Amino acid sequence: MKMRKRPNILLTGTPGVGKTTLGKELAQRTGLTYVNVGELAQEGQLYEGYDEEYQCPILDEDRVVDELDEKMIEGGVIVDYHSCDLFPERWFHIVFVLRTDNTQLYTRLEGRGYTGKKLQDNVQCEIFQTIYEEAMEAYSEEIVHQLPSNSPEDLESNLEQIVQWTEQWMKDHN
Ligand code: DAT
Repeated sequence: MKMRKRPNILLTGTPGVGKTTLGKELAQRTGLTYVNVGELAQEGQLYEGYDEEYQCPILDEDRVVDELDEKMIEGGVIVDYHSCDLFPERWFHIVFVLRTDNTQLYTRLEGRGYTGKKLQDNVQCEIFQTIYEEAMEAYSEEIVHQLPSNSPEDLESNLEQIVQWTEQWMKDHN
């Protein structure tokens, strides 16, 4: 029996924009598999050092890619990560960059316990649309979409749009 073809979706954006919230619910509604790259790296200790300035481990990108490649080739994976240029372009059928207004993002990240430089740099990352630009460079522009992620209404609307896109993709490819 041949498996139905299923798309791979990348959810990216500055920390705190709502990737995890969207990704988990999307997995529920589509049956696709949700993968949080931060957690995957943590579980497998896929690190290659420690960043003293940001006080966080440095991802071993090659090992992360190796770890995921087989699953990505199979298809049907939702990947959640706050950066996007480490992944092979061939992995993804569509890329969503979530965007949050900076005052709102500030409040969310403060709530997560971020302070000082880490808080400022992440809010600035969103203001400068760093991840959107990274995505536009790393992937074909036609597959990169920005999604507002400020409210529960935005979340629901994003979910509905992506569920619909996924269903259409599966019709077109099976
Ligand atoms: P990320 O995975 O991008 O770091 P998250 O999913 O953990 O972000 O969400 C960060 C916080 O923001 C969390 O408290 C849930 C909240 N949140 C997520 N999406 C939201 C939305 N569309 N509207 C309001 N709050 C949202």
